[in-house]
Amino acid sequence: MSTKKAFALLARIVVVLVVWLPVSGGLMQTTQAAFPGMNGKIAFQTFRDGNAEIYGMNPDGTSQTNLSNNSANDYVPNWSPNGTRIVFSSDRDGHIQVYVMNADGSGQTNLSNSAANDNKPAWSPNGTKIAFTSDRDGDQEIYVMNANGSSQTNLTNNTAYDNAAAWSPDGTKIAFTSDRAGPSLVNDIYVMNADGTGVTNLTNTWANEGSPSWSPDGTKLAFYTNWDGNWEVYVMNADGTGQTNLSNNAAMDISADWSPDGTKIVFHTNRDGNDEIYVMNANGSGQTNLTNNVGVDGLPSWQPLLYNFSGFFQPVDNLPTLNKLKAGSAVPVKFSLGGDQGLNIFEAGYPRSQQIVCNAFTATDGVEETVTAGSSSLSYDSVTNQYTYVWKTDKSWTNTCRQLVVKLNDGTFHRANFNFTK
Ligand SMILES: [Ca+2]
Ligand SMILES: [Ca+2]
Ligand SMILES: [Ca+2]
Ligand SMILES: [Ca+2]
Repeated sequence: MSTKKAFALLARIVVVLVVWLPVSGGLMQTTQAAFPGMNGKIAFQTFRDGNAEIYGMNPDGTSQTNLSNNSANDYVPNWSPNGTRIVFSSDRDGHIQVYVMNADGSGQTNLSNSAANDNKPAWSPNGTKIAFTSDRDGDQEIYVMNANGSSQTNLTNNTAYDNAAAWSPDGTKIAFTSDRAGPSLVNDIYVMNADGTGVTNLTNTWANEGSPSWSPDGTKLAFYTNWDGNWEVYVMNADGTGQTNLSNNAAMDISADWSPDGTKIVFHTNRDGNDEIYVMNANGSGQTNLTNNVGVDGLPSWQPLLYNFSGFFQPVDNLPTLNKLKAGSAVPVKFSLGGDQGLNIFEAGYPRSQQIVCNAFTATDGVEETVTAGSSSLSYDSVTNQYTYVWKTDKSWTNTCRQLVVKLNDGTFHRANFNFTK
């Protein structure tokens, strides 16, 4: 027997022993997607009420609330990219189906509506699609469907066990796990294009890897592996390089999910003799118990929160209009975020502007109002509920066109185009 085969056989025995317990509770191989945003609530799966329920809690572990409230088992929550809905799976119909509900647990609806077992749903970053697993073709495959449940399509088409889909934040790729490299039950992390083409093995180890979760900037993947002899949360670059142990604890550490602001990772560990949701900084420091409950808690998914951006108000016209004004003047750039969100709303380094080609934009409109300003500044008016960013332009921009790029700290970009005259 070759060393690789022997190691794989050992890994398989370890997996059967170690995975069996969590699988019996439906806790293994979560699907995760970390989309950019502000950090909202953490949804998770718990058995504290005698059957599997989806709970929500604040990021500090307070206000743990039952969202699914159904006597059947409710599994593997995953937030929509705008944080308003949760996809999950439930066996309330006698077999496992993909369900959706609002963030408060209302409106629970069967989306997959099949005779097979459909599980581990993952919402695409633009909200239009949901990836999930299904055994309808005789073995586990990654499927994708529209967010309303229509057009269910097999993406993997492989006789191996394909599982745990996670969309990249730009929506072009899906990471997943598969034992197709063999032997059976030894999983690697793969990435494929969102249409199922271009499948690439990222981990290629003799150990078991699972539960890929993209960082919100798309550069890294968190995952778990038993490479070190016990389950650990690891991080690697999106091309599979730089694999690093983050959890470094002798207990089982699995099911990581990145926070929408990229600074933290939630995960599942049994280090306290009980399955709990922990949070740590993205470098592995500061590991803290959030759930503190005697029930089995796992499968965390972190809610992305987005500002309710209004578009720009006058005197600035929204795209595709080219706003015309005198170079060197100061422009009041007005917008609303649905209330007072404080003055710390911009991503570092923003707003900024970049030169664009003038004749690519035909519709022009004058900026009817300018102000006098020594430099750029941000203020909030509580009467109108409006923000005003005074943008000080430069005289040297005469006879050029520029795009103002406002990036908010929920990760969203907002743009307006300007043509500068003398
Ligand atoms: Ca339940
Ligand atoms: Ca398969
Ligand atoms: Ca560990
Ligand atoms: Ca617990």
